[in-house]
Amino acid sequence: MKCRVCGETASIALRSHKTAFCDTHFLIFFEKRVQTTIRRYGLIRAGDRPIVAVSGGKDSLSLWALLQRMGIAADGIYVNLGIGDYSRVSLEKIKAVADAIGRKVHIFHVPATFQRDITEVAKVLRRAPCSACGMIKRYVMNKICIEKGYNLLLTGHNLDDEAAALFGNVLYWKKEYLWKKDISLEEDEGHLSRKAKPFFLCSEREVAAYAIISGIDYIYEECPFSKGAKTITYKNILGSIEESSPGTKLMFIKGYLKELEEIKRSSPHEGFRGSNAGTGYCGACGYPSGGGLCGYCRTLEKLEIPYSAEFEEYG
Ligand code: Q46
Ligand code: ZN
Ligand code: ZN
Repeated sequence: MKCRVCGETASIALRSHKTAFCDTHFLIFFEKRVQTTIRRYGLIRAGDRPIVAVSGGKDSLSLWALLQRMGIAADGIYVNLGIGDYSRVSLEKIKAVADAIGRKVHIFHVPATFQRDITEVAKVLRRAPCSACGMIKRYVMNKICIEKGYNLLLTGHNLDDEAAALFGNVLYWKKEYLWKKDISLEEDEGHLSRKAKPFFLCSEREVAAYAIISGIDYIYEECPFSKGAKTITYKNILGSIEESSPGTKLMFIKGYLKELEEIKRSSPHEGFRGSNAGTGYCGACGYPSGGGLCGYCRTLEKLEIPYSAEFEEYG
């Protein structure tokens, strides 16, 4: 197979786009597509001060490095869950990218604040690790945005992540989540900064190819708690549909975004975006909460640890 642009031997075939590229032209194609997505959906606006939620994986590190190449300066935020080698190696990779692009990363260490790792925190709360992790991440990401003046939180969610989540929501008709999976979320009381996902229309395979070709060193292992998650099953199902009908995932997600735009246009006050807003503020820290203490402060209280939310700054 030949590269569509230069005619040299192609290194990657993109069946969903009915095309193939050599390394150089794939990088150009990929960056252009992300740029078009950012523009088309107004993900990053003039005057924004973005921060990227980095995990050490291919998606977030590729996004971070790509933004830098596009001339968009963004710092990073990392939540160290204290999961042995997985967290240690993730942080090493993040610091290497921070050094390479000359940006700083704010690091929140779960073990330093909660005196135990995320597994132990979850046990105390009698919640699944992912539920405790999600609550802490939301809190500290909100906090860093407010304290350091970042108005936009960018995440590396890709097409496969979004298609799997949407598939699950449709399969079980989870109407309460169905229309909340937008490519961007305006700030509201629950989310103190805007949020956006520039890789929304890029497949996992494309992002991995981008990371490898551009020499981004990322952690291959997934978080140990992601194993067995339903989304992996959904990704496999969608993967086999994609195999026989290339482009289906992209059509699924683009159709969803179109539908969402329609809904927002016809009922702008329905609050599809703001439905995650809290109804009050935490009595201890003043952050939005559904009423009473927020989850973060409740956790500290349960563990009999005084309030703290310190970040290490690297770079
Ligand atoms: S939620 Fe769960 Fe992820 Fe947190 S505990 Fe790991 S798998 S990292 S996005
Ligand atoms: Zn080429
Ligand atoms: Zn609180």
